Amino acid sequence: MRAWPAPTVPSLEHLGRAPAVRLHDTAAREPRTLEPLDGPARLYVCGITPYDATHIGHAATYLAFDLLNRAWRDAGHEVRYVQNVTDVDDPLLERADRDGEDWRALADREIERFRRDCEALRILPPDAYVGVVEAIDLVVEMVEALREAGHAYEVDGDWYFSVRSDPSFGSVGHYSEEEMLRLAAERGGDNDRPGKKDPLDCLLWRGERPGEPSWPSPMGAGRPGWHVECSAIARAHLGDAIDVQGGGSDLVFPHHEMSASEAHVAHPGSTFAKSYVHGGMVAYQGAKMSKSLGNLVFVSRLREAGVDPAHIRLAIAAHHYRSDWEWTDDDLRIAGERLAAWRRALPTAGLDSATALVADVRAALADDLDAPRALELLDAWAAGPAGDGSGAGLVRDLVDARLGVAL
Ligand code: 5CA
Ligand code: ZN
Repeated sequence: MRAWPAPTVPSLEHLGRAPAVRLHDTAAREPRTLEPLDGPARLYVCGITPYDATHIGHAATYLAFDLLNRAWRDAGHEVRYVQNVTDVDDPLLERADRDGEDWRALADREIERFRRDCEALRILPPDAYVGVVEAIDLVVEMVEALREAGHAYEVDGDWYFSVRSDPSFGSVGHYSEEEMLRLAAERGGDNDRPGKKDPLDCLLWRGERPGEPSWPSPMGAGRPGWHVECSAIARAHLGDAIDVQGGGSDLVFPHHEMSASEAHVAHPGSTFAKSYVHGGMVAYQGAKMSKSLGNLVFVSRLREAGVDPAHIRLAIAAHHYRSDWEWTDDDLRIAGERLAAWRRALPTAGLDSATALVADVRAALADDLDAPRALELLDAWAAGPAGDGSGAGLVRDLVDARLGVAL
C-alpha cells in the first residue's frame, strides 16, 4: 500500500561519513555494529494495528527507527526499509464490531491518520509498506512450508506452529518458561486451548468464523495468525538474514520470538534477523500507554491543538529510545524552549564549532542512538559563544538530516 511522502534529507557527506552505528541487540544482549555490506542495510519494523490513532508510544518507536535509518544513511549505507500494517486481526475486528463499523473502513481511516502523523513528524517512509490483506498469499506460502516440514498441526480448523521445532526458540528474548507462559497469555496467546501440543504453540491460520473476513487457502478459508504475517512479509520483501527486526519491547515475546522461529523452520538453515532491536515503553498517568487501557496521548490530537510536530519529535528524542519513560506535558514545553534556543543561536554559528558539533552529534547517535546526548550537545553549542554565521548551514543540515527537525 501507499506509504507517505518522504521529507528531504540533507547530505553531510562533504564532511566525510558518520561512524558505524552500534546498536543494542536484544538477542545478543550486547551492542552490535552493522557489518560491512555489499547490498543495502535491511530494516523491518513492525507496523501498527490500525484500530485507533497513533499515540506517543507508537511515535516513539517509529522515531527510534527513523534515527537508525538516518544514522545508517549518514554512515554511507543504502537502506531498504519495510514496515507492515496489521490490517486484519482480532483487536481491529473487535473494535469495528463494537462501533458497528466496517473493519476495512476503520483500518483505512486509521492508516491514513498514521500516514499524516508520520509525515508531520518527518519520519522517513518505508520503501515497502505492506498490509496483511495484500500479503495473504505470502502468509499462506509460509504456512504451507511449515505444514510440509511437519511442524504445523490442526486444532478444530485452526492451524498452529510447533514452537519447539525450532532449536533456537527462546533465543530472541531469553525468557524463562514461566515468563514466556505469562507473556503469551497477556499478549494474545491461547495457552490453555485444548488440543494444543504445547501451551506456547501459536496460531498460524484461523479457520473462518461467521461474520469474520476470510480468504481461501489450502487449509480452508480463514485468516492469518499474527506472528506469521511479519515472518512472511519480512522474508518476501527483504530476504534472508535481515539486518534489524525492530519494534517496541512489548513485541520481544511472543511476537518477535515466534516470527523468527517460524521463518527458521519454514526455511531450514536460514537466519531471520541478524539483530533484534527494541524501544522502551512510553507510559502516561502511571501505566504503559496502550489502546486497550485507553490512557493515550494522540499525535493527531496534539497537532489539531496547534502543537508544532517538531516539538513532539524533540520531546520524544529527549528520552533514550531503550528507556521506559512517562510522558508529561512538561516534555513539550522543554522541547519548545530548546528548539527556540537553537533557532536563536543559528544565525551566529561559527564554522569551527559547527564542524565540531557535527562530529560530536554523529558520535552520540552512532552510540546506540543516544539522542538525549545529541540534544545536550546542541544545547551546549547554542549556549556557547557567537561566531560569524558561516556555520549556520551546517548546523541546520545536521539537525535536519540526523534529528528530522527543520531549524
Ligand atoms: N501490528 C503489531 C506489530 S506487527 C503491533 O504491535 N501494533 S501496535 O499498533 O500495537 O503497535 C505498533 C508499534 O508501537 C509496536 O512496535 C509497539 O511495540 C509500539 N508500541 C505500542 N505501544 C507502545 C508504547 N506505549 N510505548 C512505546 N511503543 C509502543
Ligand atoms: Zn510484527
